[in-house]
Amino acid sequence: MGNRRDEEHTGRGSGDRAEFTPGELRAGMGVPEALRDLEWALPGTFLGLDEQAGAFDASRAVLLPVPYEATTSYGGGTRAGPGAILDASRYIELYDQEFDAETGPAIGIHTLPAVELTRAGPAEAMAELREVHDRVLEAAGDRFVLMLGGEHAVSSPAIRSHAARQDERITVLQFDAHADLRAAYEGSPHSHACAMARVLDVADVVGVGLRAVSHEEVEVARAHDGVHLIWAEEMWNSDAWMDEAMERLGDKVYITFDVDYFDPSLVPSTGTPEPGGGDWYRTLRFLRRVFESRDVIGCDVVELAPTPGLHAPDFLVAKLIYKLLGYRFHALFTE
Ligand SMILES: [Mn+2]
Repeated sequence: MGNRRDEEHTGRGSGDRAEFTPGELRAGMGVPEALRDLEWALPGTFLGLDEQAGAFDASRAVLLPVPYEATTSYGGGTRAGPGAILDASRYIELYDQEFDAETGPAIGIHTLPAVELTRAGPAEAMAELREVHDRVLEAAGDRFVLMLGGEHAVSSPAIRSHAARQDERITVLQFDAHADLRAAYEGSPHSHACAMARVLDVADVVGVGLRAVSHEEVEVARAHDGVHLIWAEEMWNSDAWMDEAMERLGDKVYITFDVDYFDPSLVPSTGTPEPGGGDWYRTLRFLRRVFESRDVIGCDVVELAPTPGLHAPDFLVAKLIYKLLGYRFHALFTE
């Protein structure tokens, strides 16, 4: 089991620094010296990486948890998403047979504390997130930043933050049951249902897995050359949709992954589960193609609303993030 104290697992208290016992590494510097040799649980970081394996300086990837939830329209609970993902991630087997390597510790993944956005209102919270994201990208340098939501509204400040740093127009690759192209929803232009409408001026959008959109959104998509929607139904009969999506992607790609993209038999734990969604291996196959042929500059995974007692969806989303990071750094394992 991945979450057991394991002397052989790099980064989970392997104790390869002679001056610390595994218990000391896990417990970290906040624990009084007299208590450090107790057998503490793994840290609440992605994969339970200890302070050494998850150190910012040594990491190629940075996770930014943003447990923001203000405008959910149906089932709520995305606020608990990042915590559930981090919790589940501690049970992931570090070894990934696709790459014949323990990808996570080799990449180095630093987990930032969760960002607590203002509750003054959606506009204020989104403005604050834009500033936070700009500063995180600045501090991250060459590191790959992956944001954990939270509701889908958090994606647009992150996308705008990336777009502002690129010379060329970026493409947002959106995995989602919904188009999120409404100009406003329930009176707010900052609703989760408007996440993509908020970025059309700075990015093209390729939406994959769509199956619940409004007439207005179809009109928006038709009116914009830079918006291309692939219906979930098209994805079942052949893989032609993958070529179609690849053709539409520019060189710089930002991936926003709303977990309601998946079929609710896999991920029922989300605000608006829609039947007929994506499956696991087909999705991974497509993601690998994207990461191998495009420069993926950033990513977010949003809309997990954990169901108490049902941990399979939480684990799936944690594993998805593990695979995303493995694909992003595939060159470390394939060259
Ligand atoms: Mn959605």
